[in-house]
Amino acid sequence: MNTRARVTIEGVVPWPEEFEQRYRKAGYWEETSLGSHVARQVERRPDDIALVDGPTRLSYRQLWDKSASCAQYLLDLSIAPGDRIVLQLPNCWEFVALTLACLRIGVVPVMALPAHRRHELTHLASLSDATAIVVADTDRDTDLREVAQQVAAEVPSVGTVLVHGALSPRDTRYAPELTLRAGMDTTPRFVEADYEPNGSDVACLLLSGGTTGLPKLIVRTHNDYVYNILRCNAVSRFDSGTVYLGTLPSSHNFSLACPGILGALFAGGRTVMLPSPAPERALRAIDAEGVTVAATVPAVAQAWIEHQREHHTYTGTTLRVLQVGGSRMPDELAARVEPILGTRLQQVFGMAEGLVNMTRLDDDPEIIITTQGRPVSEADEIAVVDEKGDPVPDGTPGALLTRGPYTPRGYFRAAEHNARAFTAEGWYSSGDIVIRRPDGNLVVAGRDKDMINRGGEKISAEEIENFAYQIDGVDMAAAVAMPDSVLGERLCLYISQAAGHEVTLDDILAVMNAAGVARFKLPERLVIIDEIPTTKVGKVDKKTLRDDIRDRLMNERETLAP
Ligand code: AMP
Ligand code: DBH
Repeated sequence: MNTRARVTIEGVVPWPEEFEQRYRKAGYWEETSLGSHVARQVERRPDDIALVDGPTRLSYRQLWDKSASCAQYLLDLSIAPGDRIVLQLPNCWEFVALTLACLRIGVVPVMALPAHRRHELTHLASLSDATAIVVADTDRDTDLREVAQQVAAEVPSVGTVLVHGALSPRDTRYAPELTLRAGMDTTPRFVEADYEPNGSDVACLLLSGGTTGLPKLIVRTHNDYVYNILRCNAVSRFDSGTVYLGTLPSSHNFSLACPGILGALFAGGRTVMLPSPAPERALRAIDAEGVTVAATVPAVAQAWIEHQREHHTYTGTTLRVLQVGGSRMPDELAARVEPILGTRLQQVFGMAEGLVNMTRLDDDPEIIITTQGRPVSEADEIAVVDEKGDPVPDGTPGALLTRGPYTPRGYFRAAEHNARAFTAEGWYSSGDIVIRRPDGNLVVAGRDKDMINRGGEKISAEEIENFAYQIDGVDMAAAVAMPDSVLGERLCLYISQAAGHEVTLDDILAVMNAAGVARFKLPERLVIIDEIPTTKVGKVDKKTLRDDIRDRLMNERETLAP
């Protein structure tokens, strides 16, 4: 039982009162905290293994104790309930301990992605007024402590840098740098009930893939996220026998809560954390740890399938389900999962904004292979509409609108964008073009948002174009998706240039690298044309450009063919 008053954060869009009441009455919102669901399992099975990270195996009790230490550490640093901290860690047990710590005392983690750099982290810290930032020491060739210090220099609210790994050798610092490890051994003194969040308190801020510039923040409350996880657990049949392989970034909604790591913890199961989804290691881990469910994006599923076909790396006797989501899985690829990996496929079409669709484990193969499933909750409202907002008949492509008990009504501190992304009746417009079949399953048929989905990593076209416009001589810029057999899409930048200029891809990369942009957003091809085509109303005609790059790639392939 919690004893704490509600913590409110300015900039959160609530559900209308009428809906809140409806969701409570129907029992969708149970007024529990995320931590309490884990606490239940700690009591029930203290000695069962909750988390495996390399040689580290933590029982439920050990993980819970680590997270209590970590929570105390945050409190000792004067990080208080309602405060935001930017959390950027690789897949490791400390990510889970720290996330649970936050959830237990109402500190709000902002779930940054490991690929983010100065540009994104500064934005996230500033938009959320974060009081701290948590990073690993290094990531390949990047010193993230340095990046965190730059964030602290630019964002006055950031008072602490917590480092997972070694502290930086430098001593010019904008914010004190402390080691996360010290937090794992702090003796907890706080009283759980004094801090336990209420159901309607903010649990975490997730990142939207974003269509307009930098990522938007999505507020997830304890009530809505608990429900999200419980529904996903039910549909994916997570239980105490589940061994979940997390290879995607843990901070992503898919691997965190659909059902993901939190789902496994809610169910009393186990999570095996890997730092990367590289096929050799992932497939070996499945056998070695008796993994029953793994989650990936289509590009990774494809790599696993190819690796298994060539090397027969694993027996896969324990693997019951392979969840695939994040970007559209081609039907031909979907059809190869079961024959080659020997496990059932579950397609997941979700969004950090809420709505999660899944194929059911006992669906006919035709549904599993050709659709992206249906909502996980009976309370999810779905509408498929034409340009005027009128519903289209089943079988006809249209824009997806959704509302429901775990789909918030607005982004965090983004009033202007909210007016466009949400209808007056509170429906979220995801920007996906879908076909609803008469059986209720959705097929993702395209998108009407200006985003490039690079193997599940989302890139906002506008953000890339803004960088291009910083270069002298760029007249007009248009970022579009180019088809790719592995990632589905890659980023191609079209520009037209002013007379006398010769812009190169290196110029673009230099500007983006100087700004500290995540690598996955760097354009992989530059096409210079005389004039960027526009539509009748004067907007950039991206369809023509997408067709153009498709033709170019096709012609190049033909020229290269023997
Ligand atoms: P985000 O807002 O970053 O969580 O990204 C969610 C978006 O990812 C969705 O709106 C879709 O555009 C895309 N997406 C997620 N899963 C799938 C899927 N299975 N098939 C196609 N697109 C997907
Ligand atoms: O792409 C996504 O954001 C996504 C994919 C699958 C997601 O948020 C989810 C499942 O929950």
